[in-house]
Amino acid sequence: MSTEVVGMLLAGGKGTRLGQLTKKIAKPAVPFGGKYRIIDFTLSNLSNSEISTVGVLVQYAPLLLNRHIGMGKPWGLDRQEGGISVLAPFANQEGASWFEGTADAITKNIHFIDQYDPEYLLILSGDHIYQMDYQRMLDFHKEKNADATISVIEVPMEDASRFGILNTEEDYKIYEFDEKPEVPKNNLASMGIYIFNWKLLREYLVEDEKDPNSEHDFGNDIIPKMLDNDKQLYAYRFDGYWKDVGTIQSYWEANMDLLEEDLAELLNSKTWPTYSHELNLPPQYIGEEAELKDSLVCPGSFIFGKVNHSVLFSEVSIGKDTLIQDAIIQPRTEVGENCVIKKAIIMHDLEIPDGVTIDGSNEAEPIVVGPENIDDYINGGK
Ligand code: ADQ
Ligand code: ADP
Repeated sequence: MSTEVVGMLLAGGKGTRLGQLTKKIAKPAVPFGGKYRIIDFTLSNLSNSEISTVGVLVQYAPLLLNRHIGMGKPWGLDRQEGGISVLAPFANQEGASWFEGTADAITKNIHFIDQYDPEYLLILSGDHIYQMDYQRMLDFHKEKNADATISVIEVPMEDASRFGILNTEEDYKIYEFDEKPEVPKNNLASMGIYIFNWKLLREYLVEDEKDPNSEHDFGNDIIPKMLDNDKQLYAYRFDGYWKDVGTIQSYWEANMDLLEEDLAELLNSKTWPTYSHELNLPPQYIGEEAELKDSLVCPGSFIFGKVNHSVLFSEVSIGKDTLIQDAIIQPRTEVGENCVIKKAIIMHDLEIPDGVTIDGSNEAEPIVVGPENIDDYINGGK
């Protein structure tokens, strides 16, 4: 069996920076944009790009993520041949081992990839919001006769040290790469999306595994090693919307971005649909005194209060005389009457009693309220 491209989706990082949001749920499975989970965007990109042999690497809190992915039906990835495989860390005769760096996670699954004998390996992350045609990136990779292609985007200079930062010649050949530099030289960032010629990558992975000084990571080890050896690495410029939702601030911003008119395409595109599980829920009910504007509201909700510039997930209820502004309310949460919720992320399955105020409008970052700290806000707390 031979497949031109195999996609490997890294969905196993702990996501420590998302705090409570990822305490019990792996980052890729965190609810996003009203009716999705974060990973839906990448799975939809794979499906829309007609890449149908995909491995999803999980490890941290995988239960819900496994259930969400299932056989890959919502994304049309439930195939006889190829299709989607969830790959969890496993034990062999040398003992059990968790995936270490991102490259190690791929190395541990070489046998999975080898089954398909691919020409190219496409490596993706489970925590990005974007729409991208990977076939176009592959065309570029072939055109340049590259050994590896890294998808890149310009990020605000103040964010640059969160990313792999690179420099290219005029023809986009990469001559310099710094993983998360303290003092970035520019703002051209790696999106953590790579295409490698599989035979070459396979050799590097096997060698790197033996290197005791390696973290077995693409950004820290594999890419610098390839550059040192004068391999042909090219940067593929992406100019659409892309956000890494690894922090509370970026998760909140990316949800708020969906309320911008020019980003409506991200959810409404007919040619590039975003798929997820369809829940069989009744229509949302908007009460007589409700005021609703500039917001996403989902099925199964009951709205009696005022909702402005917010993202409400399914089966949320908002009591009368309550104000919700610049907020995200995750599924099945009930907000009582006379509450004020501003610039906050309210987690799923919570009950906020009447009269509670949660106001992050003067904070640097939105307030996250979940099972760990809800009591601070009840009974006249904060
Ligand atoms: P980061 O996003 O910080 O930087 P990393 O934390 O290594 O990279 O994670 C990449 C993805 O892999 C995440 O989705 C994470 O959950 C997942 N992951 C991490 N370790 C894993 C493991 N062992 N098994 C399975 N999945 C794992 C990377 C690049 C930067 C680039 C940014 C862009 O290293 O150069 O700029 O992505 O977001
Ligand atoms: P992060 O994404 O925050 O860097 P890690 O990927 O290092 O986190 O770890 C993810 C989770 O897996 C953590 O809960 C960690 O304790 C656990 N873990 C890591 N290595 C092992 C191991 N060898 N055995 C058991 N659990 C592990």
